[in-house]
Amino acid sequence: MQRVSDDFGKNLSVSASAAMEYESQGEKMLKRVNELMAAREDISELLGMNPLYIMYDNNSNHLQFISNVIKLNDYDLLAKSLPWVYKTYTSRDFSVEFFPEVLKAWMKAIDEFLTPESAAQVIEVYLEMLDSHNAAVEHAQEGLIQMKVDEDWKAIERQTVLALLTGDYKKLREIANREINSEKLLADFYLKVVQPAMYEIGYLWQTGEISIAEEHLATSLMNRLMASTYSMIETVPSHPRRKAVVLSSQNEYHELGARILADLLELSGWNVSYLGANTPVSEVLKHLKKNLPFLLAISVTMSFNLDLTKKLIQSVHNDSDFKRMRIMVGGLVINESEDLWKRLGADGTAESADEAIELAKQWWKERE
Ligand code: B12
Repeated sequence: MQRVSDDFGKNLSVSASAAMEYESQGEKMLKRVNELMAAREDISELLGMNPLYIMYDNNSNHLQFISNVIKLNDYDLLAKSLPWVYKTYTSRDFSVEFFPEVLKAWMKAIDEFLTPESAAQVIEVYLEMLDSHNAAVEHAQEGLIQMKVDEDWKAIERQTVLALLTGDYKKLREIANREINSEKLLADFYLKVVQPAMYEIGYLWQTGEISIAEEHLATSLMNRLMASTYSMIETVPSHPRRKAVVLSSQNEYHELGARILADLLELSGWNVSYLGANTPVSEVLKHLKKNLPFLLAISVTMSFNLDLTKKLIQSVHNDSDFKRMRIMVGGLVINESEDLWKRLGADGTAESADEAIELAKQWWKERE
């Protein structure tokens, strides 16, 4: 994703205590912003055809997102998100005028609920967002998230997207049965068909061309397909000590990336526990204590889940039982922001699941 402007956020910095206050007062501020916006006479013009609950959801995501941005002091993330926000919501009929108005409502709430010292710091962030309004309108198109498809796989990827959109599970099985006949081809199918097809589904959702229900249908079909494709390959014997735990972080519902990684690790001889989406930090720690894996792989897609991811990584690093464990993070948001993995305290990252397998192999070799 493109930044809203080159210099956005260069002079911004929020103290840890102000960021904590923003988080602790969050629910009260959210309620206030929702009230202020809902009471406006022009609210239906600002929201287009959308019901109020869409705005409430949007405001709730905004709160979690800004809380993460200011805790991590990562304004690159914010600079890249603004065009995305403008593109996504205006594609769904929100007026561009919604954004400055809701930002002003947040500033009012911040002023009311935060101490003056904290409010002053956080309001600087909001003023910079407000100042970037015209640039965000201008660059909205660059907020689209797309993935280049390998030429050799384009036709199959197209057929897959079509089958996902028409709810044609039989067709999906047919494509998979035709294309996968070895471990190598399963990896290709995952990375060159499944991943770009799902990015395409996201693109169509973002541009308002498909509904949330259609996006959900596509996801559940892909989940079903992946459950069946994996069983098409005979189980590879795993090395008993080469243990890996793979999961999506707490509050993270996106799980296909983690699942692809888990499947491909298993096919390369790793002994994998795949914990799935939205795994609470405390539960992960308990599981790690019991199983003591060598590799912990955490998938995170949404920027509003970064702080919980950092907490998990810190807890692992602070525990002497886990001294030899290596932590990898990856997923959409990690790929979007350079060095973010380092700032989260991880030992490494990889842009895609096949690169992650190589890194895991290398780590295991170094250990021997
Ligand atoms: C399916 C989907 C959903 C499903 C997820 C269900 C499920 N069971 O997974 C549902 C409907 C729940 C969902 C919800 C939301 N979604 Co959604 N979703 C998607 C979609 C269409 C596909 C995701 C996917 O499966 N991708 C395919 C996988 C294979 O790709 P991947 O995750 O990048 O994984 C690869 C690499 O990143 C890497 N990798 C992944 N994990 C790891 C881990 C490690 C350790 C390593 C090394 C590498 C690695 O390897 C993988 C294979 O190469 C994406 C579009 C997209 N571009 O991804 C939007 C998308 C991610 N969603 C988006 C949004 C906004 C949301 C919601 C906020 C929407 C809402 N208003 O409710 C919520 C947030 C929920 C939450 N709390 O997490 C946006 C995020 C934009 C952004 N930059 O923040 C996207 C990008 C859509 C878009 N184009 O705008 N979503």
